[in-house]
Amino acid sequence: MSPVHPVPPVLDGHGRPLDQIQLVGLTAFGHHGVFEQERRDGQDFCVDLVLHLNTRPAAANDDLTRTVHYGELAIAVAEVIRGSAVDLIETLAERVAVVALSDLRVAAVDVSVHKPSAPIPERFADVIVRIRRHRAEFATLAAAARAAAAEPNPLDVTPSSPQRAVLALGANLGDRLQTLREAVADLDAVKGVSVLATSPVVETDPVGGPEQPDYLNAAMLVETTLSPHALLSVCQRIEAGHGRQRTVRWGPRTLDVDVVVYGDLVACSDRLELPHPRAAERAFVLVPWLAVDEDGVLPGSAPRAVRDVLEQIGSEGVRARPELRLDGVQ
Ligand code: A4P
Ligand code: MG
Repeated sequence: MSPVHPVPPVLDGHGRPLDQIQLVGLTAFGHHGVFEQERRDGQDFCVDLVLHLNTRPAAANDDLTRTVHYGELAIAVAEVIRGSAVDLIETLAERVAVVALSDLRVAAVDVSVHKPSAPIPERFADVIVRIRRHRAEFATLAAAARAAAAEPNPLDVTPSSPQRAVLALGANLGDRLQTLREAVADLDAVKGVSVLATSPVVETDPVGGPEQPDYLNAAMLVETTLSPHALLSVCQRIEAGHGRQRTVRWGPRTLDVDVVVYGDLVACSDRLELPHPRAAERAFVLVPWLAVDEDGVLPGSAPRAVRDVLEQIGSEGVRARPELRLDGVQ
C-alpha cells in the first residue's frame, strides 16, 4: 500500500483548511504507456486521491448523501484506469482529477498515479506523478479530456428523443407576476420546447447580492428536443426580451431563467453547468421544483432526491402565494 503523505491543505472561502478524504492504493490493470508492449500486455496502475471538501454537513447529520461516496468514486476511477489507453501517466492523472471534481462538493483534488512496473532498465521502486487540480479548472480540464477522446461536449448534443428539463424562474423588479407569466408563454412558443407543468408561485427573501426587493420564484417542467446549450440560449434570449440587465452578480432582475437540470446530465462548460451548481442550496429553487416533479432527483455521482435535499436545507424565506397563478387564473 502506498504511504499516506501529509497533504498541504486547500483553504475554503473563509481561509479555513478544508477537510480531506484520502483514498489510497486504488489499483487496476490498464494499458497506458508509449511502448508497444505496454499497450499490448498492460500493467497495474495505482492511484492515491485526496479530496478537499467540507465534511461538516455529513458529520452533523451522519448522512452519506452529504459527502462523497468513496466506494462509487473508487469504481469510477478504476474504470478510468481500465479505460482507453493514453501515453502518459500525467494524462491519466488529469482524467482521474476530472472524475473526482465532477462531484461539485469537491473543491480540489490531489491525484498521484503510480506505475511501479514502468519499463525502466534500472532497479527502481516506483514512478509517481502527483498533481493538484482545483474546481475553477474543471470546465477546461473536462473539455480537454473530451477533445482528446474526440467526444462532443454533451451540452452541444441534440437529443435523439425529447428530454425533460427543469427551469427555474425568478423576478424581483417590475410587474413580477406578469413577467413570469409571459416567460412561460414565451418558452412554450419556442419550437423544440413544450411546457409540461408550471409550479405555484412563491414569494422569497432575496439570497446573496445587495439589498434588494423580495422575489417571486417558480419552476417549469419542460420537454425539449434542443441541446442543453441551445436551451440556455433560449432562456437568455427570453431574459433579454424582458429587459434583463447584468450589472451586479446576484443583483435584482426583471427576469432570471436558469436551467436547473436537463435529464440526468452532469456536465460543465464555460457558460453552462448542470445540474445548476447552487440549486441544492436554494429553497427558492427546490420548493417550486418539487411542486412540478415530486420524484425530482439532483443528478451526480451520488444522486439525491429533491425531497430529501429540501428536508435537509429547510424552506425558510419561502412563502406560498396561492393567489398568484402562472396560468393566469386569479
Ligand atoms: N450559467 C452556468 N450554469 C447555468 C445554468 N445551469 N443555468 C451561467 C443558467 N445559467 C448558467 O448567470 C450567470 C452565468 O451563469 C450566465 O452567464 C450563464 O452562462 P446570470 O443569470 O447571468 O446571473 P445570475 O443569475 O446573477 O448568476 P447566477 O450565479 O446564476 O445566480 P443564481 O445562483 O441563479 O442566483 N434570491 C431569491 N430569493 N430568488 C432568486 O431567484 N436569484 C439569484 C441568482 C440570487 N438570489 C436570489 C435569486
Ligand atoms: Mg441566472
